[in-house]
Amino acid sequence: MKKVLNKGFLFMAVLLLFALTACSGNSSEKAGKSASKDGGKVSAKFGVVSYMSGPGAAYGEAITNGFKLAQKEINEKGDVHIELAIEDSAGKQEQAMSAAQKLMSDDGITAILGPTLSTEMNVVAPEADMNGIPIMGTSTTAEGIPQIGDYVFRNSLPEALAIPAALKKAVDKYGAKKVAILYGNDDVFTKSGFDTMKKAAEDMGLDTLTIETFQKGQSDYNAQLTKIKGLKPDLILCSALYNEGAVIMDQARKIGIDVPFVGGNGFNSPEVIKIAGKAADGLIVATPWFADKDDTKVKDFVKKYETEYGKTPDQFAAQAYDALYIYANALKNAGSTDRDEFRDALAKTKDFPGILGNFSFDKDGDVVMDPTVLIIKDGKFQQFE
Ligand code: 1QQ
Repeated sequence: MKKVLNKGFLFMAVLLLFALTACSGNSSEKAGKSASKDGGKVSAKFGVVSYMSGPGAAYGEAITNGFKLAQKEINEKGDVHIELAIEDSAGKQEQAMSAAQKLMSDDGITAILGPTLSTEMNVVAPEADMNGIPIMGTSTTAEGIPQIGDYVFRNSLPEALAIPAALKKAVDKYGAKKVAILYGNDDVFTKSGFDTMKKAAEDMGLDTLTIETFQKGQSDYNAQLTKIKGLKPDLILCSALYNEGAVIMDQARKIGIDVPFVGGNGFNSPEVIKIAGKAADGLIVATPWFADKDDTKVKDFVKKYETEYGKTPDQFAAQAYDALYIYANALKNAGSTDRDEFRDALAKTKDFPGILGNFSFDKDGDVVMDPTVLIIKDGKFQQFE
């Protein structure tokens, strides 16, 4: 009798389990568990780590604005639904790490966007990769970031492409032969930019007269600049974030240095003009983004961004905007919030039409792109011909 009862009970339990499994559309999804599909539409949460307070906060402001505008449009269109969980890194490694850990411990998060700086990404990406959480930088441009692991991507123009393009145009235009290099030696991005500058100068047969360094937050650059002035370079190659870079240009012009500067991605910010004013004239940068480009998609985005935020989008806003669309596309193709399925769909991104052009990753999750070279003239970024 007891045996029969047990058998009956077991049968009922199996039946109940079967019914429960059949009802749950998400039962086969592993990570990103709390995200859901409703009526075939995938709904996912992405974590964002962004530099939103401190001396470089304008980078993070532009980036989060870009994400939010894209989010609004994507959700309105309705192919997929995206929720963003945004955390501030303050441009600091430790804070970026704790922000990322908070996001990574949330099972509902499918993938991460950011952090803003390569210095931050260098500590966050190995952790995300180890935990099998896809992560994509939208502004991280130092060498080696996507090579950290299979879950690590970027859609930002690497310094290795940007700097040689800017330098070549400047050398051709001015017939430059002698350069001086000045760089921040306590930041992953500014150091990587320096390595690229040094190599590019060598490759182009230029004479590097001196290599000078500075540190984050430095306010007085007169010692380095006075030495550089005495050596009479044709160009100054400077690897800096905007907050230090703008002050360097201001102090250089004040002591009578009037040669052009060639900078990397960090310099491609309207903040440089805001801080340095007239002294920013003569800065040459290469960029994937040019707001005055004669392209309908670019014009459309600029208009929408200006309406929403009352200012013109910069490179950082544009890259972030495209990045969320790239994520949305991968989510749609994966048809799932599972982190592995999302990663695989993301890696397959091919010729995705963004405002920065048609986007594909190379085999490492890195970017192939042709930059545009700009110069600041009369207080405005203009195409450098
Ligand atoms: C990096 C960068 C900075 C300019 C991002 C703001 O390119 O840290 O890699």
